[in-house]
Amino acid sequence: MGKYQEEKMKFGKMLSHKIENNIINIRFQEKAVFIKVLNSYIINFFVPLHREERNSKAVGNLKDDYYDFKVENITNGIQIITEKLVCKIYDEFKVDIYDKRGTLLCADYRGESKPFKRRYGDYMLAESEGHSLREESDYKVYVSKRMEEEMYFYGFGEKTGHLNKKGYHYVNWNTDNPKPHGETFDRLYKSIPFFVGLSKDNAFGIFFDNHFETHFDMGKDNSEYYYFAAVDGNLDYYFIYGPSVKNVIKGYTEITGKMPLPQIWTLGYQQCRWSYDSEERLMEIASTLREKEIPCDTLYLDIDYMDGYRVFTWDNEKFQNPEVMIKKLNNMGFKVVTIIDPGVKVDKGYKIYDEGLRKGYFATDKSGITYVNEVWPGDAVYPDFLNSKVRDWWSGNQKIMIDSGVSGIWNDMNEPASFRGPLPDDVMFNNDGITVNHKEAHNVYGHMMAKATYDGVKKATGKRPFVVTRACYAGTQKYSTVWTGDNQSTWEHLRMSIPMLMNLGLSGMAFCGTDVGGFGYDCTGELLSRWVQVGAFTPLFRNHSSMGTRDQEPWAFDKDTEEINKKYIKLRYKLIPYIYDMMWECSKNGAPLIRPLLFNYQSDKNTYEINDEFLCGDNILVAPVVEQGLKARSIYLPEGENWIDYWTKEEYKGGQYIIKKTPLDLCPIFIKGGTLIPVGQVQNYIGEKQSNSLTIEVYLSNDNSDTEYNHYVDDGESFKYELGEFNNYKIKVVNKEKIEIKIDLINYRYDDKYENIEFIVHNLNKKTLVINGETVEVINGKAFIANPAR
Ligand code: MIG
Repeated sequence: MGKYQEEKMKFGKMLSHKIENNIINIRFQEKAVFIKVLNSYIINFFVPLHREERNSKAVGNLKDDYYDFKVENITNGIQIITEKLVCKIYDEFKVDIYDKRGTLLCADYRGESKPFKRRYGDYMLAESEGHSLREESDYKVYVSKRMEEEMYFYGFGEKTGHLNKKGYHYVNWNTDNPKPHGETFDRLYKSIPFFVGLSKDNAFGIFFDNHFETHFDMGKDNSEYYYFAAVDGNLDYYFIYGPSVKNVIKGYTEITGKMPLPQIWTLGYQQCRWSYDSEERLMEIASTLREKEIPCDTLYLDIDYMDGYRVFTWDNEKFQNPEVMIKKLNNMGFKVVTIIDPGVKVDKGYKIYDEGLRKGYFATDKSGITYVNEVWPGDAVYPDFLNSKVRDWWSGNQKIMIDSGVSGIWNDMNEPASFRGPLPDDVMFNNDGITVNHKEAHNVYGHMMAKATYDGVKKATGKRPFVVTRACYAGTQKYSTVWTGDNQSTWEHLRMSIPMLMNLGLSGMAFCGTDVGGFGYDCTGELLSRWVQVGAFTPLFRNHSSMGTRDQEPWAFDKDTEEINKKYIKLRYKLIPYIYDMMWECSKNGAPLIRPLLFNYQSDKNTYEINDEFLCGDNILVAPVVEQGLKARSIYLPEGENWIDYWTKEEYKGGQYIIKKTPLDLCPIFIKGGTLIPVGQVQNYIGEKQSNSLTIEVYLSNDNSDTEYNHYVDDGESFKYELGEFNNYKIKVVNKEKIEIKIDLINYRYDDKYENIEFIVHNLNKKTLVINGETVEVINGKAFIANPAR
């Protein structure tokens, strides 16, 4: 630690402690510390360095009634004992956390800070940057932990680079940087100050709830320690015990909120462009998709639909009657989503500006005068989303868009971005009576805008809101999906998107995606073909590209590219029932749809650094090609399972590397042996074909193990599921001499019940098939059961 922080972070000797409910209040010579035991595996450490109240933007209604812990005195300190953890606290507020078997999980670092050597000449070159731009003395909050043996780090939201973040330094300061995002970028649009540490099969998480500029150094400064730090604010962090990564994510999403169940159409394919800037062009896209039978649920309108970039308006020359146009599109099975930016055009006579100005709804400079910068509409002002009145106003305005027929809202530029230099530190916001400056407001600006949008869309539609945002903070998953901003049509960015999305998923942002095909720069047919093979498995599946780049719709290149796009978009539609099941699971336990292999196979260390394979839910492994021209690739199949090639149905033992040929139309996909995948019909849009039957593909295990699967059905749009109006089919497969399938409708509160279920059984090996107690005939691997559940 440098001199300066030593002062700031000085605690001194422990003097006393007292316990009030679930809070242990420790008095040190220099400071008071509050330790809250949230449950047997989550402990919060709070030191009010900046102000007394927490003012958390991430943490919602936490359950606060855990008292099942003990506090004991030990030499030079105390220890807190829960069912799962032993947390020892010493003088100088040093904290060491052990599991119940006495394994040390996470210990404060006691040594000196000792950055690896750098040697400079007389001047600095741009090329020699590669360290954080902050001097250590800029930190007012700083906690360093000892690097344990064999450590791996994950999470951190949307960061460039690889899956494992050990050895890197990242910054949270929401940033719109138009240069091609590369490994040297230490910050992007989102701030999620959370990570997972994994060492020797024990995982824990640390969530540092501080939305000033925060820094995470995971052993770049020196390999003996890692640290998290902030330029200001309180020390407020949560330790979340695993030992499984799964449990850490469950705990993290208990603190910051779960991704809510989305409307089912949002899981379809989405077509976007900057911009479909007239009714003709948009209708042309819509009819081409339908003519070519390329399934698609959603079309986007980028900034050019607005009248001079005035938010909540339409350009009535390009779109003469939006309501009529959107009705037409709705009848064709499309939903329309419109973009919106926070910047409000400075323009007397424009209702939104006048109203906001009159009511004092915009951020000001330090003397209270409305602050002006420049964005798309020219001079623009910034709604103060930290003020709940402003959020109510913004929420109410959503109705303008909803009334014209749009089904979802896309929030852009909410870092907030600005064309005339960054917002100065002293731009002021009114956090419901607490004045905060830009340094404190910046990283939660997009988060609060997303919240306002979510609330407004919910109120105006009564349905589950579909919101997309570019900037976010921890917990934004409660309000919005995210995309990873302006990537480029390069192989490097396709490669990077996989670890980036996996880490976003491990950071609570389970509903995420990248611009399929890449935003900036020109895409090629081959690149789009490979990108769609990844996109088909990511929750947000949207093709988008920038103004001026060449066309990037599935048919824009050649027949082969079009066919490959169609093949994978159709596969996506087939998998919708499975994907929806996984989203439902996620809404309860935080387990992301796209996740690294280690999430399910933590005991297999070979999975810890796989960047170019991922799991789509529990049962599907995807090993996409992310290199141009690659004719074959090696694939690691995790231990403890058998894996069945989705295309050929060949079976492989787990725990080995295999090589698969990868012609352009082939993305290697493996299904875990002993699993079920419910599949739907291929249709032009979700809900086009109404049907009372379901198909379930059964992939038998060859080790005779039993399988269980929960299949979820509801109306796909309303909040009635919260009242229990859904069906939950519990399907059990017992694989012995006979294959016995048993279907139980364990929750039947939704009217529509399947009349038939068709089973397609792979690897049956001539065994007898019994469903619900009746032996059934299997023809070409297929068997039917009528009235499957009562
Ligand atoms: O300054 O609205 O990331 O998806 O197409 C560019 C135009 C503004 C940035 C977004 C991009 C969007 C574009 N926007």
